[in-house]
Amino acid sequence: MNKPVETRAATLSGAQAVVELLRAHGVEVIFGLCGDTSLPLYDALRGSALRHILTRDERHAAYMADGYARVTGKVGVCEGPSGGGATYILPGLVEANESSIPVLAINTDISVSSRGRFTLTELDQRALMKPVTKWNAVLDRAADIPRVFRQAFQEMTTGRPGAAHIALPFDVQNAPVDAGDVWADPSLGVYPSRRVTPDPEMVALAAKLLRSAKQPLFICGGGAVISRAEAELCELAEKLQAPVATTISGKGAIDERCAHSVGVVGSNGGTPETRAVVDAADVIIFVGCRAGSVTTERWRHPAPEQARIIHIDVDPAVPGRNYKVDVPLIGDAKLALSALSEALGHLHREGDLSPVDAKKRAKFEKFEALAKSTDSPIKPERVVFELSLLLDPDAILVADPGTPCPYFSAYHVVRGAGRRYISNRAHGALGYALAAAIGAHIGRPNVKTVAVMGDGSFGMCAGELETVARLKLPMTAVVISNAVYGWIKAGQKSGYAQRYFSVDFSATDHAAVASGFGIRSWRVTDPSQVGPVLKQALAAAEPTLVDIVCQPLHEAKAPVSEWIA
Ligand SMILES: Cc1ncc(C[n+]2csc(CCOP(=O)(O)OP(=O)(O)O)c2C)c(N)n1
Repeated sequence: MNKPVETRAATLSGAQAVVELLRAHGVEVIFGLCGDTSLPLYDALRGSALRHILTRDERHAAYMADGYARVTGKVGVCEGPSGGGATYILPGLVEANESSIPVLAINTDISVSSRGRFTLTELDQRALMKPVTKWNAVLDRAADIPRVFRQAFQEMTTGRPGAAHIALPFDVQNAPVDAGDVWADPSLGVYPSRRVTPDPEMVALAAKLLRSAKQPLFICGGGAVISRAEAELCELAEKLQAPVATTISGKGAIDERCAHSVGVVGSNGGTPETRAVVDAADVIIFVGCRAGSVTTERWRHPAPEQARIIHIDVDPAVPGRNYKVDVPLIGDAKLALSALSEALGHLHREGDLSPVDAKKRAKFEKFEALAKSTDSPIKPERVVFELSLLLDPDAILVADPGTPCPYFSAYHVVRGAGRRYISNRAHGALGYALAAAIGAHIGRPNVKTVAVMGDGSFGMCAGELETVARLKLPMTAVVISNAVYGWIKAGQKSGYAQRYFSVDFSATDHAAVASGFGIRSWRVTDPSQVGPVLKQALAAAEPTLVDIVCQPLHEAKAPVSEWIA
């Protein structure tokens, strides 16, 4: 429903109108960092009910908005100033957009009247942000603010969700806006906001194909989690007696303790056992999944032509991009699965999930043998095992690339459906987890949030430890410390005959760094201390960091890995 904003004044300043429009779309928090061009906006924020989280750089403000959006189902909002504020906020928009997460970034800008005059920080924000967002705009006059903000929310939350960017010049923030035009439809502040159903004829074709399937398999991506399709997915998997695999972003589409769950497949979290389940399928139903290089191990599993394909996606451009698709179902995952289930009626296919169970057992037997090892340096498997054991089912875990993502994707069993596991799989940029975990904690403050990172990632996010300490966020950071860009060194080992080059760096005492920020911290080198120390850190009602000196990836046994781009 369109919600008018209550205001007595006939006009608002542009900056006040921005704040009121955000509020009217249901925004409660904004992550960002101040600058000269943002002074009017900050003055308006000061008097508003919006909570402002001051960050230590704009990249992390965008990652925080991303983590917040992932766990709340609402649009995440971040802001920064012109020039460097725009170039620094960009990486967060890239990740959110490619991961179909609605993040709105506002960069304030030099005045319209100063354009083209060698003004400090002048930058073509329209051109800069165009390729990395779903939609972007540069405001030229205050009267356009309401329309532009309404359009941003509509673009971010309808169809395939994505990121939006608005450049907000200094003089536009100061110019008047008609208060009567400051209104919003709050249902556009959550996503997916306008669900669409697939063509019933296509649904009937898919149902026919599924009735004849011998070994159907679901592969669910982030779209299944975004759509909150877990109940419909479970019902259909039950009817078909079909296994359900996920991508990394799809972790949370199904409770991983469920008999149907296969776990994560692909080259960054899959294992030979999960690959075997994919290879055995004769009909594959991709759900909200792009069937990209990581999920399919470079389009080899499933092999082309191995299986008939039903592809559910809200974006018509996705099905058919990588595999010959038998039935594309264009629409929202929840509604498409529900329509398919209805078309199958009371079917209860005879199916045997015992081979899937045997594969899962084999995978976890190998894992637990390594996880219980008392070897030093500590094996990454031990960290995954101990941390998973200690976390409550509703805890949120955010994993950076390097060791954390493949290991936690493979072996951390998500108990319960919905978003509890986050990794930045669109671009896999190092240094995402800490900020995304901050955003996730702000969005879901009553559960424990843990960020797991390598020391390469630590070097790219350490400044935000100050934010964690200042806000006294009772969250935990875990550093898998090995003094190397381990994932890349492992690639040099496997693909380049151990011709190691420029991948090692010196060891840092991350616990000492954290305590410099005022964060309670531990450094662990003894395998028997991993569990007890993590337990203390997780139980603390204050920010904590655990630095664990681990076996580097090139010496460890990684899950299925693919180093070739
Ligand atoms: C911003 C960015 N730069 C470079 C890379 C390429 N890269 C992928 S994994 C990796 C090494 C990660 O090192 P670290 O965080 O120490 O974790 P480890 O692999 O040692 O566990 C690098 C450099 C990246 N993913 N992101």
